[in-house]
Amino acid sequence: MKNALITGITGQDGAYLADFLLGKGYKVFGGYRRLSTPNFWRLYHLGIHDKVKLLPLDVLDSHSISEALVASAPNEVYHLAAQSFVGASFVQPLYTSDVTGFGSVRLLDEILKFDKKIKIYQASSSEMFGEDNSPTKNETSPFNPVSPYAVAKLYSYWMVRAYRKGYGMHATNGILFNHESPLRGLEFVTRKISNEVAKISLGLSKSLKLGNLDAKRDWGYAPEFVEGMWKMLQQKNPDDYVLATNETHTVREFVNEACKIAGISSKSIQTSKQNLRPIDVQYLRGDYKKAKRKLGWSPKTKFKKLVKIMVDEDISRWERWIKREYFPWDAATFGHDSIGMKKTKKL
Ligand code: NAP
Ligand code: F7E
Repeated sequence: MKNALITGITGQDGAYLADFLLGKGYKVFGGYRRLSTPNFWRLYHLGIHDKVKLLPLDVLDSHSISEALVASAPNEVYHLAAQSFVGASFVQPLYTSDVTGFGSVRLLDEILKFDKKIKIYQASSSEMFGEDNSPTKNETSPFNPVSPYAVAKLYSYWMVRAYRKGYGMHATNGILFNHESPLRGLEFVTRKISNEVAKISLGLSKSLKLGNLDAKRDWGYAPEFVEGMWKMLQQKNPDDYVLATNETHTVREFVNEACKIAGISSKSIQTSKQNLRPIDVQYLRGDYKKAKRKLGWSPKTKFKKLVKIMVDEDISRWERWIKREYFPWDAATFGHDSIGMKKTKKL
């Protein structure tokens, strides 16, 4: 039996990857950072909270990383922990550099000291390509990062390559384009749309305020992308791979499709300057030919199906909430502006 350690197991990809690896017979250890209120809803949602071994691991704290390595003795480490929200990286550039940039090096260095044969996956990002006019991006496309998040990710990307070449470590960069799901955090645009459109369709909200509706993204389905991460670490040699769908759509198209599915008018969607970034990557579309050729990986879920999965699930959750059902879910505690919430008595 193989042991896997996932940093950032409480996030979207961490939860899906844990589920996938359990299905493959792995013993799964998950690093989480201590919060005043634990954030295990995704693990509960997938029914795997009691199947994984949770270990305190904050990438700002090398000691916690080395403790987690000793406790898990991993064959494979999937490094997913990050301050992953591009918008927040403009407000917290130093914190983002520390967590998303230096955090990876703390991990690489502890692994080098502990056992350099451990295979490592680094969650690199299409955001690193930034502003560039080429129609699609692959593993050889130039990087031109424009956000503090992207710069921090690019630093980690190069450090992974430096440890690979310098110390012969099996360290791989997965350069993943946007991937979404009903487990996506509420601040990201797809889930913000699916959640709010679901509420509007049920009379729980009146409007949705967004930012740049013209931005284009290559959106895939997260459970398929975590399988690609695993495939990368099953290769004899470490390398870098793009995972994407090779399609691109505007935020506006996502909104229109979501409204169509929910049966509401897209007129209730507004824009607000508050949701604009100082600079935004306008266009992203990935070329996953290398992953297809070498890993046998291809995306199955395309744009319209993805939007439907997300909107249907958020409608179903809010319907259960109206019936006063209790279940693990983020949105119920996120905002307090819904009609339903106002009805709740103050404590
Ligand atoms: P996510 O849902 O935001 O999850 C991020 C995880 O990192 C959470 O478990 C979070 O813990 C954890 N974390 C944050 N700060 C930490 C710290 N100081 N120490 C330890 N853990 C910390 O992100 P995701 O969508 O699953 O993405 C996974 C990784 O892939 C991230 O590195 C992201 O940047 C990268 N990526 C994502 C995409 C995408 O489209 N999803 C594309 C390319 C790359 P809490 O639960 O405590 O916040
Ligand atoms: O924005 C625009 C926004 O925050 C997508 C992360 O997983 O993927 C993600 O980063 C687009 C941008 O994702 C709103 O300006 C419009 O153009 O969902 P997002 P992202 O920035 O692409 C990459 C690959 C990662 O690596 C990251 O970790 O949508 N947009 N209006 C909006 N975005 C948000 N969040 N909120 C809005 O109201």
